Amino acid sequence: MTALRFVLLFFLISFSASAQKDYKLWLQYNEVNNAVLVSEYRNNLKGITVLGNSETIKIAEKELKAGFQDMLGIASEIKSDIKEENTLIIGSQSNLNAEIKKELQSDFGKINEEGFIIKSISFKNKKQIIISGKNDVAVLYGVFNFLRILQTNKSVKNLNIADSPKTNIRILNHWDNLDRTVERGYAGFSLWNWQKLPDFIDQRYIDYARANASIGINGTVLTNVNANALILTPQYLEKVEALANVFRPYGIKVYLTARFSAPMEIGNLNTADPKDAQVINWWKNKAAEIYKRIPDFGGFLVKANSEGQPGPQNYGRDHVDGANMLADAVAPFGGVIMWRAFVYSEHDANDRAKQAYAEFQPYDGKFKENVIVQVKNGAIDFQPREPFHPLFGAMPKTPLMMEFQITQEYLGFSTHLVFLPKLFQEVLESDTYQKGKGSTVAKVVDGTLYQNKLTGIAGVANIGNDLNWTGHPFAQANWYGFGRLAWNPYLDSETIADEWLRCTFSNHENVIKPVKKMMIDSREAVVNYMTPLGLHHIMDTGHHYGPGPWVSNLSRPEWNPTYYHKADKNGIGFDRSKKGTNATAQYSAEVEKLFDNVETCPEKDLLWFHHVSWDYKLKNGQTLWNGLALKYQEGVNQVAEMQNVWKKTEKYIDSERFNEVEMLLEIQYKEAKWWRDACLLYFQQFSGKELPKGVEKPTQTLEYFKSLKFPFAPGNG
Ligand code: BDP
Repeated sequence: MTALRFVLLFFLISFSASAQKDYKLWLQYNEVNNAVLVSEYRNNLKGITVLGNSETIKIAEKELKAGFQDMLGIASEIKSDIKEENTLIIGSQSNLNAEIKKELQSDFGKINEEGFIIKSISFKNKKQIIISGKNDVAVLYGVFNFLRILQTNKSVKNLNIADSPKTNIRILNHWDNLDRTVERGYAGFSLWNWQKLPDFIDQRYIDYARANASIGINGTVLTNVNANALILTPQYLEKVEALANVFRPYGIKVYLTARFSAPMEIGNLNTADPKDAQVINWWKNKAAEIYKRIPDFGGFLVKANSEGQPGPQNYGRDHVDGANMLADAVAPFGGVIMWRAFVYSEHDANDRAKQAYAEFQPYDGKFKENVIVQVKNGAIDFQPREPFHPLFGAMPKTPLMMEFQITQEYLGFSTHLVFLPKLFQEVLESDTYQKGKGSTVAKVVDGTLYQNKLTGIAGVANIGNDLNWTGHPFAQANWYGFGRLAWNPYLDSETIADEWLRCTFSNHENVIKPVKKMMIDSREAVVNYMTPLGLHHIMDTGHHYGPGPWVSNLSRPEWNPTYYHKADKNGIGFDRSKKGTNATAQYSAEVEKLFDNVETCPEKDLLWFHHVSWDYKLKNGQTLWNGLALKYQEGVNQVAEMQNVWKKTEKYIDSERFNEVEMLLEIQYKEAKWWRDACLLYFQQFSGKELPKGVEKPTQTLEYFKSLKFPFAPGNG
């Protein structure tokens, strides 16, 4: 072999090995190298006894074998009975023998249909570990959780876990178009290769389902909320069916977006009026046709009368009429309708932040039982920080599901490292006070505040066909963290970061401690360098890439950044207090009082609710202008610190992922400075004040920043 060929071969091998690492997400199954733990694991896991033989159980068995092989170097023998000591038994309740069933009786009482038990038991004087649940998918969840115990190097002695998901629908929303572009997608093209489906099953579909099952995600909406009716034609339904067949053994149901005008576009009707008998019938037949192919089809997600999408209002009907008509169509098959509350109208001159509440709150109690209203976490649109959406807690008779955005439309695309579980947790922990203190958003979402039966959390996916799925290696943590929070909305984001790092990179304390802190701080960093102190929606318009606080020429006022920051000679911020648009009145009395008063309004939300003067005194004694400038600088400094932290991990991380993150952090640093300089130069025109000490001089002029154009920024359709 010539030297050149050798080098080439070496390059190819090492490339594929580390690319594989990226691809393997949080399921690396790295070899455990703590000798004490290895011997504990080996002693307790001398074999696997598998009860049952469904496809799901076979997946669980395969997963365990792979995990044991990779982490412990043991090729596990599969035992068909449980006479031997120190084995791991997996099987659902109905497959357990009577004695074990009895032993676990009280544990089964603690879990719901999807919950699992992981327990050390003594059976006929022999020690065993058992993983069980009420069905095989629950067992699979248990298996993934057990493997996480090994991955995070925790002890397997005296296990006693009974864990259930707190929400029913834990679902990804793919904003994927049929041409494979992804709206607001920054990780390549859509995973769904419609042209090759249904006959070609890409290994990606299986790996996608496996990754989701490992974090408890149980649903996926395959198509964009800005929907195309073609997905509902037989030609495409056949392809959807093929995907549903792949996902089923992993406990994942398929859902589709329903374009409200589909009866006209693909059904030859001349109306889509939800009260029209032919329309009603068309949807009934369509539902029956889908369920014939996919008996466990989840239902429809609908964006209606929002941003130009068709809906019931085109026919003088309202959201209730539209949602209930579709709900009737899927009800006989157990389907649900997820009806989005993301609405705002170009004909409504009112504060955009008030519109969803104003329109939907009066509908409380009017939707059918199988309708759940899907509400974005904040009232505007997935900003780096928004106060919680006032609808949460305000519709006691209507199930509401949370919609988070995992893809980073407004948070630096897939080039910025931002750990989103921190943002999600902040929203979930917010207290709505709708039923007194402690009425958190999490309790609305998991149904415990108003005893809703139907509950759910949706995340707009950040997944594409990039080798590493999400564009940024750390964006994988946002997919992971979303799934964990959908399972348990009370989980702490630090716990999530800890788990993810151990499963994805390393258990070494020199990685865990600093990098965990870096992840946790990353969310505040992005707020600081983009939209500190409650600023929002000042991204360049259309693609939302980079700063554009100066944009003011778009046809709809609420698409313009100037509409949101309202900077002038007197100050900056959107007055949503009683003196302004009175959006604060949409919250419960306690929250309203808090937000309405500039003195008590949390400073992190100050400019969201108030227009304050440039000389306004912040809590730290700084004037608003100086405080704002210092926040922008702090954001930049935080990214520099992230770079320092990352550099120190080099010897613990494979070189490919290390280098990728290093390059991406460099981009983030440059862009953080771009944000700081562009925003401060622009706002300075109004404040007329010098930059305070400690804030670096801008690198370019305002004119330069304004001249930057990005006609091909990704994700913009
Ligand atoms: C906005 C996006 C737009 C989506 C819309 C939605 O800019 O692409 O279609 O939300 O959620 O964030 O419907």
